[in-house]
Amino acid sequence: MRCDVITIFPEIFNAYFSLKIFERALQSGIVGIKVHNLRDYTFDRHKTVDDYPYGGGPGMVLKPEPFFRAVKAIRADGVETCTIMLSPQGKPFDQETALALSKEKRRLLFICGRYEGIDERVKDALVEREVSIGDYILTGGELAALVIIDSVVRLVPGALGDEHSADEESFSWGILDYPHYTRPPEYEGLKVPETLLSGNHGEIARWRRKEALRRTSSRRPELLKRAPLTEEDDRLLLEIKEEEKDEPDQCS
Ligand code: JFB
Repeated sequence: MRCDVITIFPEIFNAYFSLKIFERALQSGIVGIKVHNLRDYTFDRHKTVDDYPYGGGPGMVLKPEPFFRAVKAIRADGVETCTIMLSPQGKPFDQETALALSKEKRRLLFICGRYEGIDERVKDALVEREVSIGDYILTGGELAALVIIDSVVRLVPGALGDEHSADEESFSWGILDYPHYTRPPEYEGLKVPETLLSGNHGEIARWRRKEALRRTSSRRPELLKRAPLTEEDDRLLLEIKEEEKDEPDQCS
């Protein structure tokens, strides 16, 4: 998996990718990440990247020329490239998109803006996909690019070392995770659920699935419509409904 980034804040990426888990992924060669400073592609001695918006209005807009020069310089090595721009107007990013990108043979090039955004001609001429990480406003594309790279890299086989089970991940696909516990069995009067200490693997699996369904049903009911559910899941959901009659949900 090869990822390149164009940004005016390369330090943000270097800080995150120098974490131990990413250092290993980078050293192994399974992942390659290169961060390019947009200012290195400016012409003038002030290294100007922004300018006033045509038509007026508040804030500044990132100029097109440095992006055109940066993208051309990066693509000059002939490596097939999928160019992705982060923006609030983009297609919502989800796990399906993460999986598709993790299987992408081409280099991924992330274009990060700041201020009011980037001159539209950059998108028109250079960008294949415009992506948003969600309906809230960030101050720039950098955190969105990090979110996407993080979620994509962990799906690349062997990249982060810990081989999270593909079986487990496809089983739990589309619903929320079950609650996790570790030692001690009791802390400040708070007990670990008895079932998890029982050593009965069948009963533990059933308990976890039921708790995952309980959380999904109470917090994200819309997910249950899309998730692949078994007949056993339907039985567990009925049990949960019955329990709710006795003890209504306390959590909002
Ligand atoms: C991405 C960005 C800005 C215009 C510009 C560049 N989910 C998301 N929220 N915000 C962004 C995003 C994604 N992906 C995002 C790139 C830029 C925000 N800004 C700031 C905020 C509002 N309107 C500039």
